[in-house]
Amino acid sequence: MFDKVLIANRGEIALRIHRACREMGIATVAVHSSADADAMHVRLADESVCIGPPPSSQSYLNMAAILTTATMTGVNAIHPGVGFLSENARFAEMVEEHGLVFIGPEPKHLALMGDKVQAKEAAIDLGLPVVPGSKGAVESLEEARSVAGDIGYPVLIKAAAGGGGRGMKVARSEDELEDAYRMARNEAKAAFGNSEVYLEKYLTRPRHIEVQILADGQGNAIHLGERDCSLQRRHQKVLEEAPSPGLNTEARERIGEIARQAMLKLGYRSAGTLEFLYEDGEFYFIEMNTRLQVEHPITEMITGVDLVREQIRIAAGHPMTLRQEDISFNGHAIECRINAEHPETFVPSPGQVIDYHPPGGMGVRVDSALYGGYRVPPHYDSLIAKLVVHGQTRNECLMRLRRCLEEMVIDGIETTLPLHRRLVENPTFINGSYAIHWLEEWMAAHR
Ligand code: MV4
Repeated sequence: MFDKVLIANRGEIALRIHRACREMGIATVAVHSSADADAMHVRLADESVCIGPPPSSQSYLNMAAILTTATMTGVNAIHPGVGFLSENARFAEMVEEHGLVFIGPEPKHLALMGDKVQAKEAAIDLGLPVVPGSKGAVESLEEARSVAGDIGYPVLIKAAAGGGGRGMKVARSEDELEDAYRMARNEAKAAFGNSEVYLEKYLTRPRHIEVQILADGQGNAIHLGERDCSLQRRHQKVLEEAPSPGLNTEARERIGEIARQAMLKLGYRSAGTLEFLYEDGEFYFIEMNTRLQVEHPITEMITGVDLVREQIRIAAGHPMTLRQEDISFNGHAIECRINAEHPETFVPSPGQVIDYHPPGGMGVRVDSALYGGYRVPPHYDSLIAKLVVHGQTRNECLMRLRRCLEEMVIDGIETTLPLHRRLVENPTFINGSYAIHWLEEWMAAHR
């Protein structure tokens, strides 16, 4: 096992990884920007090194500074966390070239899944169900017209280099296709420096279901059930739950087994998530996330598996000892993402936290690097806390979540807590019948 790990991240996720390391007897090195000198992840780590000024491009994305720090502090491995360098194939390769272990997948799998056209082709080869659409990239407007004519409108044009919803355009009929095609290409070129696009049938009212995978690249792979991430605004997840209130046991086991087999066939190593759209009883693969995810705690709550610990053990070369038959699903978990943002406009609200009181008690977990007096810096993602609640049933989970939202105090800055307090009283949320556009429609109707 590793003696020492560098955590190339910040905030609550850096703390989450630090905690797993500590419990495994692994020393930690925190890296931080000059804006994060007072951060909790820096205080708790065994060692810390300032790697640059506040902008992430010069600190948390600064590969040379991170690799130099790793060498100087004598770590065995680097955990990239989420976002930042976590899905960067070149970084993973450089980590290996420095004789260190990247706690994540192999660079080739990061590269494969980073290109959405290649990822979809791989998905088809791996036996995953995909959305009907173009075979590979669409090279011309004529080709786009022909594919759209075959699959039928509405269609969605997506950027090969995209993901997370950037560079997508809907065409509801042939009249809209030319504009959508040109705009998608231009946006893709501007955003990613790659104008390659592909085309899919547009699903109008799907749920967003993702399946958690653990695999060791040595012939073992398991799935840990799904998370429902349909409650989102502008491609930012707001609240996630596991299991999905929209799936039955048959559908859950079917997609879990399909995902598990696909990862075995791919020879994937590490934690990973397969994203699907789910509509009218059918699953359609859209993307794979080759990293730990922000919402991983809800899976941990219903399975009892420490995903970060498993990820570290796998990276250290230990064959997985967990088998699919060891995994059972217990109860229901919900995560509320609490952001330093205005609860209605979502305008960021950095600044000093005056009072911080996290809720506690049975079935409650708060992942946060906050403390009273902490200044939320304006330079980074505004996620400041994850309130994660478990119950034996979805209803028990909801009752407990309402209780926690009443108890929780974050004073001094605006947060999305009031949004969550309204959401948990909404009949559509309570009955679980929401799909991916519901939250935005509900919020728009409320203004
Ligand atoms: C889609 C879709 C409808 N039809 N693909 C958005 C992010 C990216 N991961 C894929 N996305 C979508 N792909 C087809 N063929 C609708 C979305 C989508 C979405 C997906 C998941 C969660 C929230 C979403 C919000 C808007 C659009």
